[in-house]
Amino acid sequence: MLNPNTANAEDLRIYQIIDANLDRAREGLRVLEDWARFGLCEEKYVIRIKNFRQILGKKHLDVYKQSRNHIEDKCKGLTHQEQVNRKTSEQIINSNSARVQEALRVIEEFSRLHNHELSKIASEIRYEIYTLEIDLLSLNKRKKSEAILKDNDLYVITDQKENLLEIIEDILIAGVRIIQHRFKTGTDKDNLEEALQIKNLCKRYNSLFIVNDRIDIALASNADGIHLGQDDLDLKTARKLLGYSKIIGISANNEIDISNALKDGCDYIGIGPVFKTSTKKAKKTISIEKIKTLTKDINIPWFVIGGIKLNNILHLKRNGFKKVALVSQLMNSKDPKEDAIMILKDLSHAN
Ligand code: TZP
Ligand code: MG
Repeated sequence: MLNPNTANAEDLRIYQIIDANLDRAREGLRVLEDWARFGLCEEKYVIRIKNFRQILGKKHLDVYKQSRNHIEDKCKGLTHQEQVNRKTSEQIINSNSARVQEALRVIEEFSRLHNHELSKIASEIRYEIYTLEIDLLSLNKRKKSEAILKDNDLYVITDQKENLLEIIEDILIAGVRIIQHRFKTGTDKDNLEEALQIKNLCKRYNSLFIVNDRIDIALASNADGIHLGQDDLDLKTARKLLGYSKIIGISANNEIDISNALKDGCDYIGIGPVFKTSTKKAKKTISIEKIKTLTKDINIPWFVIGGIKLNNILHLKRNGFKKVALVSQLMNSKDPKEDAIMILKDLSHAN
């Protein structure tokens, strides 16, 4: 049946459909592969997508290619406004995954009778593309969060305050781009309600919203990430529950905890207290020299924390500490916006 010389007109039309859709599927896969390679640097996904492309390439028989000009295609070159509107990498992932899924579905239907093996392969790959699309979108989201972590040196943690939302909006206006919601006393309902309100604010100001301790609250509020201490759920469990779209930060204050956090794929580390602090009275401070030793091989963002105020940030900067996390300096400030502006200014000094 797969002989162009003996094929009848209907076969040729079917081969032409398969030819066009194999091209479509392979082109869409190439777009996804290049984004996985250059946009996301995710080798595992590049290999997976390339493999799909090669399987389909092998099944792109000459008989299909030879049918290409059987009937003139009057729709060649037609575009849709939607194609012109594609701007973001998410839109490109969405539309090209859909392109591959649709093309594979067409191949599956039209090859069923004369090339059962191709039909089966098209169906199997199509199912894999549904998961691949979600994975690529998750990785994309995480990459964006990682970029915010890398580009911003001030990480602000909340305290329980009457006017918390006002304070947060003020510091977001000042330019703070990373907020962690820390809610230690109160009901889960209040915790989530506050989390959702802060998440909305952060979204408006293009800022990261991270939840302290609670994976359930992070999921329910659609946070960008979670921060875990050594007594909270472990990183591997958190990753399993949260998937790959969210960042995970870890408090780690010694060689072993730091090396485990890095090995298990955390996205940033918090180290401290570097100075005495009433926010965490029970915690022993770690000297600046010790922090220098602990952090010398860390190649992800790390933040020092604990007792950090406007009057000691330049001292930390002179010691090579570029990123800081703090609670009380901004939560208890009379003018959080002004203080945040001054801290950001100090942090941006080249020293
Ligand atoms: N982890 C180590 S110190 C600390 C945390 C959460 C509290 C830091 O708070 P402050 O008010 O900035 O000293
Ligand atoms: Mg904790």
